[in-house]
Amino acid sequence: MNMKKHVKRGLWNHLMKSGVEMGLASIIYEVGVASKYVNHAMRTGDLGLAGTSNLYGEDQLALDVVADEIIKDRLDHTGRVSRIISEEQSEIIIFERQNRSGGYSVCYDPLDGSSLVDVNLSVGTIVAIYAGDDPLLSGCHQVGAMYVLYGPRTTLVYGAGNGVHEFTLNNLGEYVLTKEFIKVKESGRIFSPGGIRRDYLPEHEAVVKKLEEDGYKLRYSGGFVPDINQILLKGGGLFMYPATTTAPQGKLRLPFELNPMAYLVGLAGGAASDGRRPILELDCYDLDQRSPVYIGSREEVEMAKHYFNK
Ligand code: P6P
Repeated sequence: MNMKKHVKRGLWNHLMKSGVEMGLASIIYEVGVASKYVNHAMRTGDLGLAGTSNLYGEDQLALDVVADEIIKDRLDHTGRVSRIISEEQSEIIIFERQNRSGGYSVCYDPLDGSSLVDVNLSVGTIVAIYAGDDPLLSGCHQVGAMYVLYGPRTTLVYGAGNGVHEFTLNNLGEYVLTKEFIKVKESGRIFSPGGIRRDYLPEHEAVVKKLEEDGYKLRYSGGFVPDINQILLKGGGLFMYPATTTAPQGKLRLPFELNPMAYLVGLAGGAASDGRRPILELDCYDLDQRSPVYIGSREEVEMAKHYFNK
């Protein structure tokens, strides 16, 4: 039996064979290592409150804090990260231990949607990676991005300029390649509306109405990572979180949620807009910056933009 074809490719092997620069590869790999500890903590640990709150005044779950610490430690361990910003921290963290200029800066949400863990729904880690010492840049400057989805299976999806690829955590604790060069179809059949209908602005109301009239199926879990993963892997559709009368900038954070997902969806052939401009071209000037988002298949994103540019 030809063992070669039965040996699934591991994450490090794939990063090296894809020609990913060693420092960038080690960041992606170490986030993978961190995710195994986060995965374990989530399925065995304390889900109580940490007694602290984040930048947004949201109570931090013990799991948020644990996940943040684990990822921060592994990024420091690479020796190639000079600055990080985390959705759980209120300011930029600088790693001074050794001169790391010329390295990388990383923006991450350690456990997006963490409150869903209490009701056993899927959550995720989202990471954006930039070359150099500034983590607050427009998303178009990313050199890589990834997410880990903690669901019935634990999967890791990364992109570093040469396609978007999925790895699945096996019983031996290895991430093995399960999908390579993932593609978002030009048009899909599912949509995620976001927000609360009574707060919709006329343009968003019109987009949702059009999708419903065209027979799209509503898919919305309350978790950005599983909802985007479904669009990436089920072949397309449109995820939205709009500007509303109560939240004119929408809800989702540009540095930690929108930029990395816009990078990955774009690399897979999809698109991401705030309704008027590409997400990746938005100036990123603040840790808690938010933006409305229409992300997924190109045709649906273009349809949504039409209602905002009438
Ligand atoms: P809502 C989770 O809190 C999150 O940031 C994203 O993961 C998710 O898509 C969105 O908020 C859900 O927001 O207002 O529907 O609960």
